[in-house]
Amino acid sequence: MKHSGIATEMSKKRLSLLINNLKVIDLVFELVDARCPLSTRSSVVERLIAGKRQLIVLNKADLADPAATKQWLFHFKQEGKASLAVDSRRGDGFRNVWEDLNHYAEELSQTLQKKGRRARELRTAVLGIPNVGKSTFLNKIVGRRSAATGNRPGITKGPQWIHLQGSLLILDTPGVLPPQLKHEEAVFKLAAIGALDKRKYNSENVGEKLIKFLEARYPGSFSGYFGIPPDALSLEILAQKKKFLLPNGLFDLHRAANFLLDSFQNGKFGSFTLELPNEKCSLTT
Ligand SMILES: Nc1nc2c(ncn2[C@@H]2O[C@H](COP(=O)(O)OP(=O)(O)O)[C@@H](O)[C@H]2O)c(=O)[nH]1
Ligand SMILES: [Mg+2]
Repeated sequence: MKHSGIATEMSKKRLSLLINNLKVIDLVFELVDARCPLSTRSSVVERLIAGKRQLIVLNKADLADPAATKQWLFHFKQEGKASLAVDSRRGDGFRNVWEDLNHYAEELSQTLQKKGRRARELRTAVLGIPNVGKSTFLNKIVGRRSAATGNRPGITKGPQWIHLQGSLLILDTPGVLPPQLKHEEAVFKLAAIGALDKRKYNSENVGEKLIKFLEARYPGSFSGYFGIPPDALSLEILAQKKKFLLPNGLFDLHRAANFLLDSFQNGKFGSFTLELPNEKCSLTT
């Protein structure tokens, strides 16, 4: 699989623009995919949001294994990081998001009051690698509760702010972070959940690996859904089953792989998580 550095994934200019925008932010929503909450974190994120309040949002929780999501929430809690799980498409979990937001806004107002400073809105922003659902999350949170957008005095440069209910502002454009592509395992997971450009991986390799992974972790998941004997798992059998044939009569493995990945990404045969907190796949190893 092809590995590329941060510089090629994200121009220095875009990164410095993001750093500049983040200067005035109090709270960052760091969006990750609940199916692989570590691999969908960006290796630059801790550096970017150092010193700010951070809320890790495990998005697409509807596609993840609920027991694994619980483990992740517990894991982040133990690390002293606030986290919650949501389904941004349906809006599940957003009551907790609002509760947390109002809590932080109240906290900010008390801090400012103690310092004898004037009250102001809590400034928030959404960050994450491509395709974790930043825009969907932002749209859900803005929803009908938003007011007119506009520049604020003192922070007039860059993107626009959206005024949410209560004492809250959110940046209208999510910050896009570079995905971590240094490790083959992370590339596999990102490809499997559909967070990578198709040109960056071989879908047959990813498909074969995903079949093995799912049957080992969730026995019967793949084989049961497609009616394939568990001892004969392969893309070829899937192609045979689905009658995916090439003009020359051979099985179309590429089509089978894309069909499998598409089905997996849309939760067609269940909700599965690709990594657990105790598996020790950190950002740096
Ligand atoms: N099932 C599910 N799909 C989601 C969720 N959030 C976003 N999506 C889908 O994921 C894809 C990428 O979402 P988008 O908001 O464009 O991601 P962005 O690139 O991070 O802005 C879209 O097809 C969304 O409909 C979610 O919570 N659950
Ligand atoms: Mg987007």
